[in-house]
Amino acid sequence: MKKYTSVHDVADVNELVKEALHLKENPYNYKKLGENKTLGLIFLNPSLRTRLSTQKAGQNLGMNVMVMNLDKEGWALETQDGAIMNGTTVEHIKEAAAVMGEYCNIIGIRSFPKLQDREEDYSEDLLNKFISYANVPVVSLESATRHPLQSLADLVTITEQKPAGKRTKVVLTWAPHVKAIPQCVANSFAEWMQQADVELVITNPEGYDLADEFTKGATVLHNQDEALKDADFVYVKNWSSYEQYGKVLTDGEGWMMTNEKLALTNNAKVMHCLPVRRNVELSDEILDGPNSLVLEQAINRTFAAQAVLKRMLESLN
Ligand code: SN0
Repeated sequence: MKKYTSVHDVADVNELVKEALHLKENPYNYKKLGENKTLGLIFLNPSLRTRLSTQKAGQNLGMNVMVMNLDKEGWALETQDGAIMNGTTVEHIKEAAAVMGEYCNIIGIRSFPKLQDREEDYSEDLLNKFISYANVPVVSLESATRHPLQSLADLVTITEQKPAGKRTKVVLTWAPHVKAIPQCVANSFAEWMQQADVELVITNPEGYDLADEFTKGATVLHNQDEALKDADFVYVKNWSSYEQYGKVLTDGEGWMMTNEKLALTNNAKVMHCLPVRRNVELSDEILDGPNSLVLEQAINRTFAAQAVLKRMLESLN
């Protein structure tokens, strides 16, 4: 595997899920694979789970891991071709990515959308430039439009937990938030669920429909109660508007997931990628109750990352 930026970089999604589950049982079986290989993890935005789970995944495979918070510890990065760099940016992505590619055998990079210009964010300019200049396999640690390591961990979690002998219904529901949040996690989850053997229903207020490229094939409902009916899994997530790009259109009163709403489902398991705003997106009673899978998802982040890194290491050797 030469890059991991979306589900489209995965030849066989089921095989990758199986690989992650195999690694969960046998985390240290491939220590030799990463011997004398370096993983560089570059962050332009905050991270807890992605940073620690991917670091752990690399170490489980015997890799040396370097982490850099480039936004705080690096030079201000220029991405525009032909820029006259007489302003605040100090180093061009051409040199920065090429240098990091010399130091590392595999690089992970996190770069959130700016939520100002839809076309710019959805062109994935920074990630694509990074891939073309780094000259080594690159794994997205969340980019402007997707969070594929999270989605793989989510699919692993659903695979482990899904009820036998019935069609699994998965509902992705929008939830309230206090600020404008990327569409990445929701886009990516929708895209991955389309590749899985589940029925996907997405529910959000008017004005919050995600881009068609991620949701086509799924049912989109603006009535949350109707969507939640008989759900086996409810994935809770806020996102800002795609249509009125980056805007918060409503305070979302009545959209927070509570036990009362859970009663509409088939005793659904409740998922969230974290970090979660308690009692805004999801109530304490759910997060502290028996239906929450948030910890299981976080645990599976390590093995999702490990499965991807293993594929990349195999393509190096
Ligand atoms: C990010 C997002 O894309 O939703 C990262 C999730 C893995 N989440 C946030 O930015 C939350 C920030 C907040 O203030 O709650």
